[in-house]
Amino acid sequence: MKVAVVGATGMVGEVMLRVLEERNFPVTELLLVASERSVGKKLTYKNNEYTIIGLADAVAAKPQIAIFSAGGDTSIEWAPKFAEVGTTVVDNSSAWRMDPTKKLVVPEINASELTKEDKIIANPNCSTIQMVMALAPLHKEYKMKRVIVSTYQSVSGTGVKAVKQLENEIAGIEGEMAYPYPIGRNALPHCDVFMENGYTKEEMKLAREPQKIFNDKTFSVSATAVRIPTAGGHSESVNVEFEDDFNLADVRKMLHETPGVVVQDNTDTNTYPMPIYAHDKDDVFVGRIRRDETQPNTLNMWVVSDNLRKGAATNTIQIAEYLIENDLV
Ligand code: A2P
Ligand code: 11C
Repeated sequence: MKVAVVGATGMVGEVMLRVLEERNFPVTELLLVASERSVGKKLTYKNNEYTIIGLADAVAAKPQIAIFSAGGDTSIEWAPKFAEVGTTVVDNSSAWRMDPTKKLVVPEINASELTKEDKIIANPNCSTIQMVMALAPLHKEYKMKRVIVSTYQSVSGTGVKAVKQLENEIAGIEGEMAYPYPIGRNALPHCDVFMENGYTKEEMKLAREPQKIFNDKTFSVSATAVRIPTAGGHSESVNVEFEDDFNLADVRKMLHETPGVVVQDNTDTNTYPMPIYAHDKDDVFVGRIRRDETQPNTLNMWVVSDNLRKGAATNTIQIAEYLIENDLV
């Protein structure tokens, strides 16, 4: 496969390169693409040096697959140009997710919707992916009615500037601020921008994207997204009400048997998911599985995953792998 990585110098792009390498993705030719600022710089992949090229040159090279993580504006402008020359784009930005003509894919859940005609495919938001991974087997069995989620999100979700802000604060250095307030020793109920309805854009992604991924509007999601001073991954407190009653042992067994989900749940040994353990792993970790005793058919759980891996790079690359394995590119 001739593969382009658009945004190769970015935080997610860097992880994409590592994941492609680890999974031995079938690359025959690799095009590393970034902004004009980076053109000519070198990056290493599998011990070989590659020179960064610009977007126009990458389109002219007609790759079979382009994986994008270069921001929404770049995707809006350039993904269609790649699609026009026959490239299949898998895009990690929010640009195409809610476009009714584009698929929004978590491979374990809805990759079977993909066809050869899908030339621009959207990767969901990181906090959505880990939540739906944990909900998918349970929704199938018990049918969700309503989800209430509160997130505890890593600074890496905001980008390099935010990671630097936290590092500077820890080191006691004054520097550029990614957030309107200090993030160290703090919690900001503010991920992404505020919208007219008083929610943040991140909260609205959590509310809308799951309905599209499950192709089901019969359930609803209410979200509060909070930024905390962690670097390893996002955590979520998920409260879910089902149509049908469940048995906790069955819930644990079902989650345990779900590919990509790992149950870490033993209160006797203080075993529960944490970002420091999820960091650099591809799985979604679930623990603190317990019944909500205040209303029927309702479950509480704690879901943690590396937002740059399953939440971004890994999911994107799994979509590309599915396309190749099923002869869709
Ligand atoms: P560059 O490093 O040249 O700015 P992050 O999400 O970590 O900020 O990274 C964004 C990625 O998207 C980087 O690789 C960045 O390249 C790339 N990028 C940003 N704007 C553009 C653009 N207009 N054209 C191509 N790549 C872009
Ligand atoms: C965050 N979820 O942690 C965001 C980062 O829509 O792809 C990814 C934003 C997106 O702030």
